Amino acid sequence: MDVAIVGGGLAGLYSIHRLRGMGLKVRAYEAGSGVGGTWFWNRYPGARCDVESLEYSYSFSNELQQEWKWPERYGTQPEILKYINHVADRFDLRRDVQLNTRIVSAHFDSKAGEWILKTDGGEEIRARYCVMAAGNLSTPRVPDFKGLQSFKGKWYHSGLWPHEGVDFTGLRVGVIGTGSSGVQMIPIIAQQAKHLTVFQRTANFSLPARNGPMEPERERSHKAEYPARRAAAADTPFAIAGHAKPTKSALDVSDDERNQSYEAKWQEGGSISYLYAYTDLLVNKQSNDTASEFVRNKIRSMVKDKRTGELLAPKDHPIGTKRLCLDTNYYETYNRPNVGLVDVRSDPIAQITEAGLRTEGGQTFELDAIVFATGFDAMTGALREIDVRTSDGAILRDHWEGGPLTYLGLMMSGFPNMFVVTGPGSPGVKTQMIASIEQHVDWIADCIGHMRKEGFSRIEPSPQAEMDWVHHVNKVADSTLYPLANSWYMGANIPGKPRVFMPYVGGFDRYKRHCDAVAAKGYEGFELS
Ligand code: N01
Repeated sequence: MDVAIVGGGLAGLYSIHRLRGMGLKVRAYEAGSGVGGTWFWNRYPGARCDVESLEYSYSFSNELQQEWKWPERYGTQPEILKYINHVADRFDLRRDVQLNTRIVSAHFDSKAGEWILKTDGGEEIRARYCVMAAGNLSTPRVPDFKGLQSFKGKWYHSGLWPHEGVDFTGLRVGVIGTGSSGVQMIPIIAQQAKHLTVFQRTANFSLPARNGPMEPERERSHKAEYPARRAAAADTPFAIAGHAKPTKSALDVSDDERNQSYEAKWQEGGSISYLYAYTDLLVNKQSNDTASEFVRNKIRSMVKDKRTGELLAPKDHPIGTKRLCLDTNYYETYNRPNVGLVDVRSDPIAQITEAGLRTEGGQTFELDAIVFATGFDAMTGALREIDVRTSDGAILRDHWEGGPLTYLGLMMSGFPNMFVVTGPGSPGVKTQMIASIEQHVDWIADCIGHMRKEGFSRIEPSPQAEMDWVHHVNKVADSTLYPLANSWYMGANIPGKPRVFMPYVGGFDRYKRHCDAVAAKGYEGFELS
């Protein structure tokens, strides 16, 4: 076949559509029993996208974006999965997806000029090109707590949620982790459980989502301008349209004006508009302090118990440098009599016991169920789990030992004809993900089209181009406040993982222009033969 695609989520499905449309023979391999990727696996209570549904959708077909009706401002997991399944049917993508198939290795045979992929079922697949569409947050991680096997109750991870759902009614539940997943599930589990204990290591900033039914007028006007809105989105750093470009520093206005502006954004809901209030919230610590303190004060005012409110108010990182959460009643949930917050920063979890959990300081908690909202081996986990190597001796795990090296987040030097969709070094995770997916896949498709037209059969970045890009990604990150946070962007949530800032934070607009220029200059930085 021409192209083997690893993953049947949003990126894998669009890759099938786009590459098949060029007359290529393609097939995607998906570990799950259904398509959808992230939205197939993350079925925890309250799972919902934090980008508005009219934006968080494919743009490649105007008919599709016109006909699909999103019921709410932000899509729920079941709704988004329904949409992805609709796309798979509408564009007849399923015939090129092989489900229940995990790719365990990918070896490049240099002589034959082919990638040979092996599945967990022992099948062998040969393809000229390989597209890694395996996701950035697709390798769930349960911390290595002592004693988990002895726990008599049931335990779950947010990213591997049982399809039949979980009923927590009448149970004593512990949730470990307060990232986006924890913040979304905690208010819902609190309504069901007899008692909920939240184990927090790091307080996270969260803004109100202000979710609600889709307003018909909003939907009508958005759809009337869809192509123009998509084009406008491509010209922004986050690939999301509709937010006025800031023109002033947060330090250029009076305290009153600034607080009024933050209040308006707080009432409006959503994270982009808040972080986009001023030009310098993500680059100037003093400016950021004003935005961080505004939210800390909101938290303090929402939570009745002073000590709990103070624990929930983040002080170890500037707002926006970790993924900013969106919630519905997160902080208010701590006012419920059946909810408690435990600070496992000052007193870490020592071990899981038969009956629950014990901290290093000797506190014990009896639990019937434990939920790990403890995140993922982000950005590199999925590719590092696959044994990727070439007959010339390159091994991806070695190549990335000190942190991921890519050119444009799209390819690795020494690994010919292997493309990555929204890989490390790309802006993907810092943008409206589907826009980045479409941009990456379109670029890859154009690149393969160029090679076929010009009679090339092999492409890879030069080591120098890769090194220059990695330096550029680091330089851009270092000019912002992002590296101040211990985030999954830095690999900080996985013990032993190299601390390297992985996403490109120069903005989608800048990145897209750069990728287009590279292609226009005959794929500058790439070696073609
Ligand atoms: O994972 P996380 P997530 N002991 O890594 C804690 C996207 N997403 O699944 O910060 C105690 O953010 C850890 O603590 P700390 C989104 O991009 C989007 O929530 O490392 N605690 C942290 O609190 C998001 O950023 C949506 O100190 C431990 C938590 O577990 C990304 O996915 C919804 C621990 C992990 O938070 C990941 O989010 C959900 C330990 N040993 C996810 N180990 C939406 O679109 C870890 N923790 C809304």
